[in-house]
Amino acid sequence: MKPMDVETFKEVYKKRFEDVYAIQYHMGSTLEQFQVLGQVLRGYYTDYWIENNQEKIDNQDKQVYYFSMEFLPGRQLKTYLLNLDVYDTVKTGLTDLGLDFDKIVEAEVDPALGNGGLGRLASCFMDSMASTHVYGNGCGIRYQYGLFKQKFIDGYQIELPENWLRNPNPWEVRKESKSVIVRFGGNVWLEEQKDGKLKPKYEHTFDVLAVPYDTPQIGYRNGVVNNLRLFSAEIPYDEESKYITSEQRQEVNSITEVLYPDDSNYEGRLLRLKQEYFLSSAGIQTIVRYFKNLKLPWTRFPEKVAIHINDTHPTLCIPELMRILLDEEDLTWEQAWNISKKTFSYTNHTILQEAMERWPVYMIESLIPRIAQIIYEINARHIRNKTELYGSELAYKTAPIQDDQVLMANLAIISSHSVNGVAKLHTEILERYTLSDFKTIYPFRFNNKTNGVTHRRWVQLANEPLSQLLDKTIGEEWRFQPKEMRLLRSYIDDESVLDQLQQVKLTNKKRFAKFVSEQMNIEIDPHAMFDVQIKRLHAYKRQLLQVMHIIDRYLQLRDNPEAKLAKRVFVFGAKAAPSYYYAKQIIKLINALADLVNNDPRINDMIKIVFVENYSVSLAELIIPAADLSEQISLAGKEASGTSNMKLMANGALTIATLDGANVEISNLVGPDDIFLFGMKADEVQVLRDSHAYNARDIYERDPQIQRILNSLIDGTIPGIKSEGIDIFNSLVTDNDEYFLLKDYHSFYQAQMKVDINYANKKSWTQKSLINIAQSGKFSADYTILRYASDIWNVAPETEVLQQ
Ligand code: 26W
Repeated sequence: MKPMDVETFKEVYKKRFEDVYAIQYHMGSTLEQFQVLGQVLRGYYTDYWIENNQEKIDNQDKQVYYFSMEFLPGRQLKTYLLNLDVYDTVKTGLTDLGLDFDKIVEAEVDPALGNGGLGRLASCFMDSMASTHVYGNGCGIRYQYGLFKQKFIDGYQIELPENWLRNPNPWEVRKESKSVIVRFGGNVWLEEQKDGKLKPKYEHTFDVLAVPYDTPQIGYRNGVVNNLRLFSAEIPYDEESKYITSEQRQEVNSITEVLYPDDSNYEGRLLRLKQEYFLSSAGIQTIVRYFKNLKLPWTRFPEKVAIHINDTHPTLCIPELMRILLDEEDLTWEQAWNISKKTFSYTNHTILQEAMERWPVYMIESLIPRIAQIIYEINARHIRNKTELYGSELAYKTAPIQDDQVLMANLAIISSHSVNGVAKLHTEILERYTLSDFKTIYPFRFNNKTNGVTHRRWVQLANEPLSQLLDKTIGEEWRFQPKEMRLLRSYIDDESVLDQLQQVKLTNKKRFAKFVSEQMNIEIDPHAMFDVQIKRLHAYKRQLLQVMHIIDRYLQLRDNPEAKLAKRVFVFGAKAAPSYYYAKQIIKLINALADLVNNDPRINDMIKIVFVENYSVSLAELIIPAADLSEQISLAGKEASGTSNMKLMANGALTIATLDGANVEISNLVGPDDIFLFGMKADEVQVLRDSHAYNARDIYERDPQIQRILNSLIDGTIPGIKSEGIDIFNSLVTDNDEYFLLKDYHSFYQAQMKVDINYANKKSWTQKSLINIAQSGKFSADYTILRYASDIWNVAPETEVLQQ
């Protein structure tokens, strides 16, 4: 990499600052100081970016395109500094100049262009692709407004718009010259050409310009720069005159105006379908243009291009590629279909029925009529073909069109060469139950790719004290080969390392406690256990189970302040979808409980509840290193994988978990002594549900412990809640407790008591924490990406950077 020394950096920085703002650098605001740093850095890395883009064209290496409606990159500055190997130089330089490095870092916005796990995974993958030499391109939408900003008013969630582009974004480059037109609506019919071929003709279409904005994705100290391309919808310049009414202009702008704030719940809104086609069409057109520049025959397309669709949201990529190959490139159906199938692969991220996208045929027909025709043809051919091979029942059950709806998962599966789940258990459930009919027809199409996280962001940057301890103890190679963190295991009896590990945790807890004191006005004891549940608010994730546990402890402590319970700080971070009424009631409940518990002198500060507002990537970076206990308590069989479980583990938190998603793999890695398991297993849940024998009211009536907890929801114990208490009570007792909280409660409670006992023994707790850190390297997204690269995308990274 190019050398950059501290003195040169300081000179360049000062000069640039004065050039841009016409004042001296120390007179600027931190935002201005950040902006200039962004510009300086951009000047430093663009050479690599240009070089990489040229190489891509010269070498004609196969390119991966990762399509996702969501990317949650977090702040970029520190990642760039780390990966460019100029972190210390820049930090020292700025400090020498009398500037506050941490404040400058915080001046960057955290782009919330995703809802949760799926979006964050996409960003971890972008980092890992660049760092493992996989030529990967992200394709997404440049939403003008990201996920809403969450505020609590009187304990209720209020949503405010998130205008993340208020200030210039120093990393993005507008590539107007690479814009493409995306066509909506109108009429389409097939017209016979002179050569007898049928070609579609269009009239009265509504054309939208897709303008790309590129952001570099810089690999870890390897000179690789990949690209994240986000498209923005604009009025086509040469057709300004056609878009004269404000409704028409608004219709164009609305396409990329705002991210849908739904997670695991699908709503069939027309605007969302527009967004999906907009991304799919813009991205595919860009890829086709790139490929045509290579001047190769179409049959070689899958040799040069792999297209991955992140959940079903970008599935329209498939008929869009078919459309271009058929209508614009004159391929036959068979040729186009073969190419498509070899090109596309699809990841499923959820088995919740309510999250499965299904679009009414009439909507697709009126919005994208030519695409509708292609989907009909895919459907007809599927039924014809599979009826012959497997009989009509299986053919119809797996068809993409059913009951006048297009089932996006079915379309994605039959049109791809690979379908993967995101954890072993999840893939097993897909194969055995949810997608078993497809498994019969395509036995070799399914595979598992357990999720991963990038240790660069989640350990190296978020937890510098731990990183330094690792360097000192096991050497620095873990930074390139996260699996080497395993070397830490041999220090399990090393008192000095254990001591230092405790110090690291305490430092991080103090940092979080300072934030909580300053921002929330709550004083928390850094020596208390920090018990963390951070994820979207959803009934299946069972934040309410943890609430039950907190109420239980609270009541016990109120009866007996001397009760033998560990002092705990319960940390929550969670946004609820704005239309998800029940989830919002749980938010109110947690806030009301916090008000009660945090201010009740009778319990001697033995419990504090900290519900951080507006949970985000940046807050996760602050909370995760400070966590002692990681709550992964979803109903078994519901959480596809989870990724906060991996981040918390890597930072030395112990996990309390059901055997769900990747918790199963965490458990296998650390062994039964170093995780707290509880609750029903996925197959037991299935049996119980199928038996229809579950009776939650019965449990409530017979079980005094549970009865006392639930009664506190309705008897005025928690003064802050109103109808929420009754509704939540009813969801459990009257509506028979869909997620089996009451069934799992005792097992959960016992596991929590075991946690308390274990926490009392500092040494053995720290040993368990050490094992968790040591084993976490396996969950590096670098390995996950290398498995996608070899098994699915068929791209061999240029250098053998990592041993798998
Ligand atoms: C169309 C509405 C909608 C929006 C988002 C449906 C579904 C989603 C996502 C699939 C929800 C999501 O983020 N799923 C999470 O994906 C993570 C990454 O694989 C997993 O770790 C989580 O278990 C899964 O819930």
